[in-house]
Amino acid sequence: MMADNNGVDIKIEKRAKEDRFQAHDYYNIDELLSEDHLLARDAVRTWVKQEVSPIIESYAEQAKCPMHLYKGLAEIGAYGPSLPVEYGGGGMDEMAYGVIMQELERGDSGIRSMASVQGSLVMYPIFKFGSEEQKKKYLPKLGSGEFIGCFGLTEPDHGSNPGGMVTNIKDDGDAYILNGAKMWITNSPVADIAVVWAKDEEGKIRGMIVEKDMPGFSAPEIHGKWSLRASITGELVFEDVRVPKANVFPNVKGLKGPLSCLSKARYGIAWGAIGAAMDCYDSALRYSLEREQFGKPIGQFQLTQKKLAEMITEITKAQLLVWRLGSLANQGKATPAQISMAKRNNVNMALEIAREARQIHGGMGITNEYPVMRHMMNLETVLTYEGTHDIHLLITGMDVTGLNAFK
Ligand code: TGC
Ligand code: FAD
Repeated sequence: MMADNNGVDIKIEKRAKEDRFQAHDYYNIDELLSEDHLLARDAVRTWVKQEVSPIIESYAEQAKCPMHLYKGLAEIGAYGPSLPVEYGGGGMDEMAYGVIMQELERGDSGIRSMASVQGSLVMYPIFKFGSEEQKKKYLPKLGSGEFIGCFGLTEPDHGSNPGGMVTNIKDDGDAYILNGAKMWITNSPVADIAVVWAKDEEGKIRGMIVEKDMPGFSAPEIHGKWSLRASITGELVFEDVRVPKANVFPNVKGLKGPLSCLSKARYGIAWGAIGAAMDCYDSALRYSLEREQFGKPIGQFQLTQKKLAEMITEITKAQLLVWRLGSLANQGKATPAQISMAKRNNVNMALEIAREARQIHGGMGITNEYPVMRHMMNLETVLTYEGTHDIHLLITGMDVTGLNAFK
């Protein structure tokens, strides 16, 4: 055992030996991907094996964020893969973005979160709604991992209903005075900048970039999470923070601003969840062939086969869902409701697979000898953030009936 720069004791040899992950592609979906997609996917797969798998159980166990990976994620192009290169992105398409998220979440949902927030919730709104000056000032530093960003929408009393937010700005000459608080913000305690959504004096939601050194701004860490333990989460507290008007997004007003960022991130999560599911399935399949009870491998029992057969069926259906969604996204035709369906289905699918995989591992399934319990605990958050399981159901319900359950 040794301690790394983040003060985390690492059981490197043990984990490195254990990452025997093999990808599963029951319907030859790789044939639907281009050479570029496969190259991007394989590069991230290798990086995860080398950089994430050896350390992730130790970081999760000790509830520490692997800070050094923020730079590594930039180096593999995980921040904004489908944003233009001149704005710090990867210049690839939506399918490439998807496969990269899948591989990251195969490692850990918290590592995928680090990338999702930076790329889709911080760089994307600056790219989409920001002024040219804002883009030039922040995007290259975010794309290279020099700056870490976070996204503040959720408030202590307004989670599923962000439109009810009370965080507000008041005009004060060349600046706005920002007051309020945000809750459950990924990356916030270590972020250099926060993209914050607040109501102006007319009650319109505006987006702005708040820098960590602005007086009156603090970002205390939230402790005690049993989920996403390798990802750092905090609050954002604003007490008369003077935000220059130059930091406010000129090109968007209203809830559609933050919600369109969510569409981008939810799309990535729909892919990412497949990675977590594949890791659980892969581990369960191998365990079922190696573990013997009653004189034969447990994989020979019909009940184990039922679990494994259903897992690979659900993974395959989820892969086809996101492949089609990726095609639509590449044509600019993926609707928010289609993205909601994929996020909801795939995250729930991954969580159910994690639970079944845990059973196949028996008692060993609750330990950090295997990745399954960590994925399962992570997926409880993924089921809730970026819109809960039930909120996405209601979005689908509204889309098919034309009737709005939220109003
Ligand atoms: P509603 O009246 O329906 O919509 C307001 C305006 O927004 C438009 N819109 C969208 N635009 C783009 N993408 C979407 N997904 C959109 N959904 C709605 C809509 O067309 C309308 O536009 P306009 O022009 O008419 O003004 O709004 P509502 O207040 O009724 O709310 C609807 C609801 C409940 C679906 C929405 O508020 C919602 O999605 N709630 C869930 C909240 C949520 O997902 N929060 C996530 C916080 S961020 C996070 O969790 C990051 S975790 C990241 C990580 O660590 O990986
Ligand atoms: P609530 O909205 O209070 O929901 C509680 C329950 O009520 C849920 O089951 C919900 O489905 C149900 N419910 C609510 N409304 C309805 C309804 N109309 N009909 C039926 N059921 C309903 N937010 C950010 O802004 N930025 C981040 O970076 C971020 N990162 C996060 C990281 C973590 C680890 C976690 C746990 C959360 C994060 N979030 C972030 C917040 C996340 O998006 C919210 O937790 C989520 O949107 C749900 O809000 P809530 O927790 O307030 O639950």
